[in-house]
Amino acid sequence: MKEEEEGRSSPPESRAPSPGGGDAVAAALEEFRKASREPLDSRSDFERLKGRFLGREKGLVPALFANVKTLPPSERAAFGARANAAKREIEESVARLGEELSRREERARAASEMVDVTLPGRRPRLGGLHPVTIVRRRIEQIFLRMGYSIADGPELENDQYNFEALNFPPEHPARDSQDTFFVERRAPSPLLLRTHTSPVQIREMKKRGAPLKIIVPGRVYRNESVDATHAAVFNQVEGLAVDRGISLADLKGTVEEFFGALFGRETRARFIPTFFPFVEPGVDVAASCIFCKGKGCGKCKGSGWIELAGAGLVHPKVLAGCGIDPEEFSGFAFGLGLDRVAMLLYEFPDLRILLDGDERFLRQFARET
Ligand code: FA5
Repeated sequence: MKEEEEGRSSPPESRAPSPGGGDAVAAALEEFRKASREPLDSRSDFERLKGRFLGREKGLVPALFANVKTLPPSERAAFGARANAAKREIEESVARLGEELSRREERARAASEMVDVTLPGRRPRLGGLHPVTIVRRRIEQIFLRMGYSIADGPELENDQYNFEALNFPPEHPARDSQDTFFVERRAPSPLLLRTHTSPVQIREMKKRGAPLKIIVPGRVYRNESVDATHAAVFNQVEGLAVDRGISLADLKGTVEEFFGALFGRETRARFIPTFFPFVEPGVDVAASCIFCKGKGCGKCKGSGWIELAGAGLVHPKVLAGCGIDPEEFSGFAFGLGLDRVAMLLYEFPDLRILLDGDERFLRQFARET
């Protein structure tokens, strides 16, 4: 209505009437219709169109009303009416185009945010078992089938169980092979992180007596200079069988059965005499190389054998110390390095990777159970 008022209140015309007064409305309308048929691809296209026709400063429609002043007073009312009608048409049309654009924008947003509930979805990646756990479980299964039970003992041990009851006298040089992390030296029996799983032999023999068949998987600690085959924190599986008439032949048969089940039936066991104070005789146990079948290769350093365990017949003094009569009972024991078995089975060259937590390595075992 403002424009109509403007039209009516225009000063008396001094200049010649614009011959195109009416045509200017028709031309503006025509121009708008043409422009509004062009596709509006974006909100900025729309704003440009709106500004071009309705913009206060430079819009064509406001310019029409400015034109009124140039018309003879007699034409102004008719012109004003036509200009107002054109303005209404353009405003309504612009409003409609704006709504259409909003609807299109809304549809595009909904499509981009749409969730297809029929898709199977992405499952979160589940963690898997650590290779040492996988190997430990396999070993446990093999020994459970052979009638062994699984025992456990503390990682924080005392000197009595870790050394003395195993026939390592104080200051004995055999202790040097297991450099120890002491936790409390002033305790009546100094506290330490166990250097092997053998102290559980003592605990179980004292608790359960004979006969006895156990394996003891567990973590052990040594103040080692760490390298590809030596860690300061590693895992062992202790084995202990005490009964009447147990001999070294039982140990050999058991180890061969175990190697066969774990590495393949063609695998053989080799015993080489060695010294551990808690066994007599003591042996180092090697498996025939699973890569070259004993011929000699890089993995076994040409020897055809891979050392995996210490073993022997339980020393009579150890049996007696646990209240088992060595005249009636005998036993064998072994201590196997679990991390080295994992290295062999999964063919990785450095056991330090077992403690690195590197996902690229661990991911490869995720599906094994
Ligand atoms: C012992 O620990 C004895 N307790 C084993 C034993 C048990 C002998 C029962 C007799 C009777 P040894 O220190 O050799 O022995 O260790 C046994 C096995 O643990 C080794 O053969 C090796 O496979 C593994 N091992 C030893 N030190 C390390 C280490 N630093 N890192 C990884 N594995 C190791």
